[in-house]
Amino acid sequence: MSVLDIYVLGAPILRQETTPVTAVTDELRRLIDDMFETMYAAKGIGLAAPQVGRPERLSVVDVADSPFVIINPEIVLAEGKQKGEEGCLSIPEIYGDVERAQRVVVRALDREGVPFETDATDLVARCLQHEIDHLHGRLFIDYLSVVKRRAALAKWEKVRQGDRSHVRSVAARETAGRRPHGEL
Ligand code: K1U
Ligand code: ZN
Repeated sequence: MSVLDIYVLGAPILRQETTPVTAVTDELRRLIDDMFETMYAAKGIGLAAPQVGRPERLSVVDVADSPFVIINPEIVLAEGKQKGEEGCLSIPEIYGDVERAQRVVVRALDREGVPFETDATDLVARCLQHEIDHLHGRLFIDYLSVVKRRAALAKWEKVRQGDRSHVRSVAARETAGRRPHGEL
């Protein structure tokens, strides 16, 4: 498995609509495994394909040692409201409060291409909404007020220190205990 580069704010792929997956192949499963590896190395709880430069409609999630992939996900129910802080592996060091649905039911395909539904609340629901947004070219900063978004973008420019590159490298780290499927 490999740790992939993560595309950062300014990379056009982060603003593009993804392409639905038509077949779950071994090549796609290798991408999924690499995405988990990358998410763990970056200490994230989710990661969407566009964040690693790929146009496929899929994301990986692992909020509390329950890893799963969502392929072609759709939110079929959203209810209630929660407000909480979000970050994004594509906009490191920038955080903001975002209002999201408190509960979502998401329908998707799993890594074998089998349809399933997941019913999530709290942080898992927040993460699912954040990851599904990525698949439609939306970022959490889009939900901030004009003033807060401006402040976030100013901080981002400071963090970047003039770096114009569209990717960042994440060092591989010891991921034992946080690998999907109990792999060594
Ligand atoms: O998609 C991403 O950029 C990953 C992102 C997902 C996310 C974080 C917080 C709220 C909703 C969705 C991250 O994992 S950023 C890392 C982070 O902020 C975090 C890590 C562990 C627990 C909580 C937040
Ligand atoms: Zn993100």
